[in-house]
Amino acid sequence: MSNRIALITGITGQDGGHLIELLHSKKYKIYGIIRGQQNPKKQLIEKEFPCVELIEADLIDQSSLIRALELSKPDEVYNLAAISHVGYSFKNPELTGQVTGLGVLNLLEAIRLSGRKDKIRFYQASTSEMFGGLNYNRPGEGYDENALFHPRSPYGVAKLYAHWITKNYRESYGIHASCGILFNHEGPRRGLEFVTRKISNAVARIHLGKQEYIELGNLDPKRDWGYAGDYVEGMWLMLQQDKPDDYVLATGETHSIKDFLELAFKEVGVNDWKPYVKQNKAFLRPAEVDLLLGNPAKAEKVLGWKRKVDFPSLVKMMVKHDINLESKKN
Ligand code: NAP
Ligand code: F7E
Repeated sequence: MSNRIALITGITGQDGGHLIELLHSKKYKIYGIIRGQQNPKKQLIEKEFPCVELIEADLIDQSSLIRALELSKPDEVYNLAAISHVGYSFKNPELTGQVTGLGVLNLLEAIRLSGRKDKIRFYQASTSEMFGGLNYNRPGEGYDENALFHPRSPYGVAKLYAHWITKNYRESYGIHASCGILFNHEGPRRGLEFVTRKISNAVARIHLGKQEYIELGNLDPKRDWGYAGDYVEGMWLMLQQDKPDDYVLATGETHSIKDFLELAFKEVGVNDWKPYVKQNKAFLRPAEVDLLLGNPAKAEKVLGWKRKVDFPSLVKMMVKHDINLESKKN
């Protein structure tokens, strides 16, 4: 029976939900940071996860983070909070830098000054977007922890700052701080603004006669897509190691958006998805990440982590979930 205490930022997001489930199963006491006045997601979290104690705070308000640390006295801090949508980050680059980049400095400083810095283990949600898909010169092997970074969006640049400041606080102040360089991970909890969930939800609605087609941007990019439930397990494992370090979590496979469309539409008996997809330039990005493929060998060897859900099962899970969800709505 664990009596450990976790503080999660970004608790209302996709990974937050999966991490609550995992830590609750391990008997953690869980605190979560929620931002904003009257955040509509507060009631949803309270209803779905009554085990969680919510604390109002914001990554860009350091005093609120100091208060959150004082109230929760955590053993483990999982920093999942970010402006995480790549397309949005091009439209709001400064805010993205403040939240996704400098917000992490705020949290690390709050930990450093808390008087408990040697008792806290810190997880930073780094991302494959830091690689940018340009220095992909080892076909078949994928990006590992030593690959070159070349972020292609304000989001990726902000995350790279957050990644390095986390390493810097580890090296400078001895904080047990680890970065998980996670490749795309998806599932039924994924926000509707991300391409996989946008597709699974549209396929469900088209199947149920609620929608005629889906509008998308570039269909050619390839992503290393895994299941979010598998990835939070890796986050937890990183904080259970004696020494902090950085790890890539990925599947080692890459698929295009067209591949995702193909499997998702097949799930509802449609063999040709093309008549249901229209291109809308509004979803194109000023710079694109064309190809992401990760190499999770280090996480597999050191952490004993391995993804369980494969790509076809992920697509099936998401479409099934959305058919069920949409059939219950009017
Ligand atoms: P998500 O669903 O977009 O959730 C982001 C969370 O950050 C939300 O809870 C959001 O709260 C919170 N947040 C935003 N601005 C904040 C602020 N100023 N102060 C405090 N909280 C704030 O993201 P996710 O998919 O769960 O991903 C979790 C983390 O992993 C993110 O940092 C993301 O960048 C990173 N990551 C994700 C993936 C992936 O494929 N999912 C891959 C690599 C890395 P509200 O609900 O109030 O908006
Ligand atoms: O885009 C293309 C889009 O927004 C995937 C975040 O969790 O993973 C995520 O970032 C691809 C891109 O995810 C649409 O241009 C086409 O090539 O689902 P996405 P992302 O940009 O890979 C990384 C690892 C993170 O860290 C991020 O936080 O799909 N695409 N048409 C579209 N994308 C969206 N969103 N919407 C479209 O209509």
